[in-house]
Amino acid sequence: LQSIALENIEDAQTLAQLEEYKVNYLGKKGEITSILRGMGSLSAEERPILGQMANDVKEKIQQAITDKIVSLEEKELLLKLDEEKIDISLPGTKKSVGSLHPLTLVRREMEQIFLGMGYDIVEGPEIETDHYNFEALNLPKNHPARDMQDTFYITENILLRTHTSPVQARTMGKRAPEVPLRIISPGRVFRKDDDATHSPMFHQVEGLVIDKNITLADLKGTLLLFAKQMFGEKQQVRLRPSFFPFTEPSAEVDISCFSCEGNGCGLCSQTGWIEILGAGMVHPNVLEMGGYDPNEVQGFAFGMGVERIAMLKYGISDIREFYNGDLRVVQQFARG
Ligand code: FA5
Repeated sequence: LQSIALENIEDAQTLAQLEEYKVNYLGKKGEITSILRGMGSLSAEERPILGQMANDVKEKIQQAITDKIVSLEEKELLLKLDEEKIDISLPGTKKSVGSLHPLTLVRREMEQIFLGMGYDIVEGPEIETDHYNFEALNLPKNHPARDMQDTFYITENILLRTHTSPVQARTMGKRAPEVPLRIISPGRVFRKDDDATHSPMFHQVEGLVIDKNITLADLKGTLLLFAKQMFGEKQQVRLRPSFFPFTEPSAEVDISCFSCEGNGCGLCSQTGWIEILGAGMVHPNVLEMGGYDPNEVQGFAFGMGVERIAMLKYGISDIREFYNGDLRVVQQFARG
């Protein structure tokens, strides 16, 4: 019995098989157990001898099972380690990382600059009423200046906003007579334009400041600080007289061209200046319609084209590059 049992145990391949042998030999109904149980029928002389033998066999089997368990467990562990081995010299699977669109990058940079100057960010609707897009900005119906912006109308009184300036009127309406008021409003705008530097959908960042004793010098200083942070310390700004119905005086603002020198942006004129935005002192009528007293407070406002700034910053000469979905354009801006 002992030799057969030990042989079986030695040949066992799995822990389950081993468990089966354990039950067969040592279990309640096992062979050894029944021998030990049957000892009652033996004579007094035979009993201790046979008892000793049976106990020896039991112990040997027990020991053999315990040893086998250890060696089987070791074997299974080695097998598992072997199966799960990782070959660290294999080439990895490359994860493709997306990138932010250059317009998003520039818009965020603009927001950071103005947040740093204490401005709040305010948003307004892209589908706008004639009232906010024009009338509240001193552009009554049939005003000739409405022709300056070719408008996509949805109904007679509802349109796609042609600029972010309606957010000026909306914010004044909500916050007047709060001063100082300092907001920027980034967003999409729409016009019937379409060429290398004009797109039917583009982005503007509107700015509005209202406080006591605000002058044109504050506007120029703010825009100069912005230009230096966006394009570099040597940057200059220049204000040219212009006209917007909602500002008086009004200006078109140029920055000096060296920022794109050498990278072929192709946007700069012979003069060495390029226009990036429209601006001016908020017209007293607009202040009044917004709930402010023009005798008490003044304001300046500006509206800059995000595409224009991104084109200058990255040397892109055709505005359509931003929207044609060519991944080669966007991937240049991937981080790492
Ligand atoms: C305006 O839209 C005024 N609302 C700006 C303003 C705000 C003036 C507050 C005074 C006070 P303008 O139409 O010039 O102005 O547009 C402003 C800027 O938007 C331009 O300088 C240009 O950078 C950009 N822009 C205008 N049209 C397009 C277009 N079709 N595609 C891309 N950028 C454009």
